[in-house]
Amino acid sequence: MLRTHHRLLTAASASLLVLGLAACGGTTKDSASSDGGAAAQTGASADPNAKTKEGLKIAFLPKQLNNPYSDVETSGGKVAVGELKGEYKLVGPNDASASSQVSYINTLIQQQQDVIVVAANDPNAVCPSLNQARQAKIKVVSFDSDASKDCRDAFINQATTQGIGESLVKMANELAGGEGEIAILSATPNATNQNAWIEVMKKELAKPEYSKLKLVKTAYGNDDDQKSFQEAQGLLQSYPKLKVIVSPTTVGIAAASRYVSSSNYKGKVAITGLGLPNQMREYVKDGTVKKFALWNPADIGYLAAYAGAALASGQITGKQGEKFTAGKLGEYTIGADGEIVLGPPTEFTAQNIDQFNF
Ligand code: RAM
Repeated sequence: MLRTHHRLLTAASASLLVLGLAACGGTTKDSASSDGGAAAQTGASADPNAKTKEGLKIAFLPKQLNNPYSDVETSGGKVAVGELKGEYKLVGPNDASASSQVSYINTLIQQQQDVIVVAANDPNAVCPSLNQARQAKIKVVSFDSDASKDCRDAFINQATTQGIGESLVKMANELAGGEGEIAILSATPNATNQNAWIEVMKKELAKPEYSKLKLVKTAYGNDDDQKSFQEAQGLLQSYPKLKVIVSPTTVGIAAASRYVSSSNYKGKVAITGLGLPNQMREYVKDGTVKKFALWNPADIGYLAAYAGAALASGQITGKQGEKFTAGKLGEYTIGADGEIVLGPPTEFTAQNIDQFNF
């Protein structure tokens, strides 16, 4: 595990599903950030004792603005930027399509932000503009959904990709009783995070212990509530023997649960995946959903802001092994490929859901 600090949620620690992986102020680009975005590649060295700069302009660009998940994520970022005495900004598109973020990045470059924190809707579409930002000495932190690793300085991953994929298959298997048809209801077809999780899921499903589970289809609801609702409906119509819909997106799992809870499929078809406890509570209480997982999205935004400030202050460059302190979350160590893992996800059930409010 890369994580060296203690996690929150102590009240609910029994329910934590550990997945077994396990310079000074100013907003201008001064000397401390003169190594630019390419520090990690050019061999520029970090100064862990450098003072955290005040007044940093830290801009958040989530996948899309009208997603409750992004709202929680960026709320944590805003708190962290406040603690860091920086300037917080939030911009973003209303849809999560591949190229929807490019114009926002270009504007953030013109505004001379110090840090851009981005959840990429497509790992490559954002790359040319992110690299322009880095040439302009803006530090780029991807969070939630990674950009290609050659166009960002660090990536805040919510949990390990392997652990999330394994957990999704494990929950689906339990809910299917070890055999039968399952389907995936994903976000957009280009989403880096969902695609990485689905790849792990497929590898898991190829293992002998899951030989009786059959993945019949991966559908895409594009992180749009209505489209996700319709796709859930379509899956159930097309696959009458479907036992479980696994939705690795908070938008998809909520829409699928809403559909199933008010249909004849309630109690017959299970829904699981990654959801926000506040959105899923009613479906857990009405019996539609037995279990699902997530992390606290606010912590991802919080950690991303601190990583961005550490980069912009010269404390880290994004190289493996560098350490920095992220406020209340404690110390983190950068892993391979500039990845910083928040921590293990939590599994939610009827027993523990009321302990969470996000
Ligand atoms: C949706 C988005 C986000 C993902 C969560 C789990 O809100 O796709 O990127 O991390 O679900």
